[in-house]
Amino acid sequence: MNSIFKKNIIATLLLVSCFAISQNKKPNIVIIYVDDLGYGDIGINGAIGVKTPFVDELAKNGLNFSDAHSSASTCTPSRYSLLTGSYAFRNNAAILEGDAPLIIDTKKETLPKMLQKAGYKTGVVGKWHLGLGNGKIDWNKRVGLGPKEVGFDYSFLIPATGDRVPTVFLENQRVVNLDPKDPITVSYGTRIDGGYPLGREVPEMLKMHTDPYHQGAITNGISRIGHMKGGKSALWIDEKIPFVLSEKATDFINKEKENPFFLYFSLHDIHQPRIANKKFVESSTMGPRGDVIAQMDWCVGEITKVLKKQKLLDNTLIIFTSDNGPILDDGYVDYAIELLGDHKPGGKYKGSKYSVFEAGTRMPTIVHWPAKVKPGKSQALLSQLDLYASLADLVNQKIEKNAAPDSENHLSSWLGESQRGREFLLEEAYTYGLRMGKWKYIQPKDKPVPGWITQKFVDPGFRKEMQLFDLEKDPSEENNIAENHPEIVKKMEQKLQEILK
Ligand code: NG6
Ligand code: CA
Repeated sequence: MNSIFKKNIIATLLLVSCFAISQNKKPNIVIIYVDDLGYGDIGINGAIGVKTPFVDELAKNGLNFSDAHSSASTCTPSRYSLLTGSYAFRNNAAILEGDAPLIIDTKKETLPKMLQKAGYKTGVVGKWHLGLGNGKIDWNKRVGLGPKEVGFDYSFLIPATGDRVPTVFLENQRVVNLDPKDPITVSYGTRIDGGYPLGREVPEMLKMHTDPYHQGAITNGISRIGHMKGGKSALWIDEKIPFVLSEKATDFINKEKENPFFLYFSLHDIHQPRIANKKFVESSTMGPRGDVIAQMDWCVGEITKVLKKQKLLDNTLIIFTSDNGPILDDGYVDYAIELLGDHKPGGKYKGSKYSVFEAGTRMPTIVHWPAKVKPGKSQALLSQLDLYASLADLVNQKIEKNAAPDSENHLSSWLGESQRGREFLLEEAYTYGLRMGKWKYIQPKDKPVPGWITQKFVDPGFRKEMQLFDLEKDPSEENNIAENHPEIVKKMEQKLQEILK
C-alpha cells in the first residue's frame, strides 16, 4: 500500500469514529427553572411590557410548547414532582418554611440519581425550597440532608425563597462566607433576642413595603417571613442574586464540560421580593416585575453564551420552563398591578399562581437541542412530571422499582417527533383539575383556601359545583358546561378518584 493511500484510510477511519462518538455522546441536560413566570411573560408568547430576546432565541431555534404543565400551581409541589416523578399529593408536598425538613425520601431514586447512574455529573444552582435536614437545622455546620443526598454532586442554593430567612447561600450544604464568631439562628415561631429588626416595628428601614405576612426579619433593607439572628457576613444582597447564580451555573458548566452533565438551574427571578439590579431597572414598562423578567432573560443568555463558548450548545438539551403561574401581588408593594398595562402574564389563560385555572400550571416551555430537535411548535399535553421517565429513556436507564410512579415516558413528544401527549393530566392546586384532550374538569370544593390567598387579587378557581370547560372553544374557562355533558364529567371525576386513591 502506498503511504498516501494508507494516510487517507487512517484519516477516513478517524473521521468516521469521531463522528460516531459525537453522535453517541449523551447530551448535556440543562433545566432552566424560572420562578412564578407566566405563560404570557415571554416575548414569543406575546409579552407586551418586556422584551426577552434570549428566551425568544431559544424558542426560535427550538420547540415552543403551548400545553405543557407544572404539576402544581405552587413551588414546592411542582419541584417535588419534577425531581421525584410523583404527584405532590402523595407526600402532602406544600409550600415550605425556610427551616422545614427535606421532603424527598433519600432512599428513593430521583431524577438526578437516575442521571448519575447514566454517567452524568449533576448540579443544582439556585432556589431549592424542598426542605433541608431532618427537623432541626444547625446553619453553622454542614446541613445534613439536602441536594447531595437527593443526587446532586454539586449544589449552590437559596435554601427556600427570597422572602424567607435565612437569606444566605449554601454551597455544598454549608453557608457561604459565614463568620463562626457570628453564628446563625433562625425561627419561624418565637422572636429571637438580638435578632435582625422586624419590618413591622421599623418600617422606616425598608426599601419596599409589604403585607403583614412579610414583616419579619429585615436583611438588606427588605423584611421577610421568619426571624433571624447572626450570619451578617453571609447575608445575600438581593440585587446581586442573578449575577451570583449565573456565575455559579457557568462555573459548573466550565468545570464539567468534559462529562455529560445535568444542571438544574433554578432561578430566584421572578419571585418576590422583585428588586432588579440597576443594570435592569426600567428595562421594561412594567416596573420591578417587568424588570426582573428582563433580568431573568439575561441569566438565560449567560447560559447559552457559555455553552456556545465551550462548543456545547449543539449537544445540550435545554428545557426552559417555570414552576407555577404568574402572580402580581404576592406580599410586596411593587406596583405590578398598577403598571401592568395591556401585558397578560398568563396569556389568554385564566388564573395565576395558587389557581386551578389553566394559567396556574400551563407554563412557558421551550426545548432546545440543535443536534436533535427541529425548531417548531408543539401542542402536546405534557407534564413536568414526565421529564423523569422521558429523560430515563433518553439516557437508556431503567427506573428503579418504587421510583417515579406517576411519570410517563413522552420522550418523542418532548423532542417534537410526536404531537401526542398525555391522555389525562392532573393539575394540583387548592383543589384538583383534570385535563383530557380539550376538556378541563375542576373538582368541586367548598372548604376555604388559606385566608391570605383570598385576600389577593387571584381566583383560586374552585367552586361549590363541578366545573367543565371546552378549552378549544373557551381557552379562558369562562363558560362552565358541566350540566350539558354529564357523561364527560362522570368519566373525568372517576378518573380523578382513581388517580387520587
Ligand atoms: C406564600 C407566601 C408568598 C410566597 C409563597 C411561596 C404568605 C402570605 N405568602 O406562603 O409570599 O412566598 O408562599 O411562593 O406567606 S412559591 O413560588 O415558592 O410557591
Ligand atoms: Ca414559584
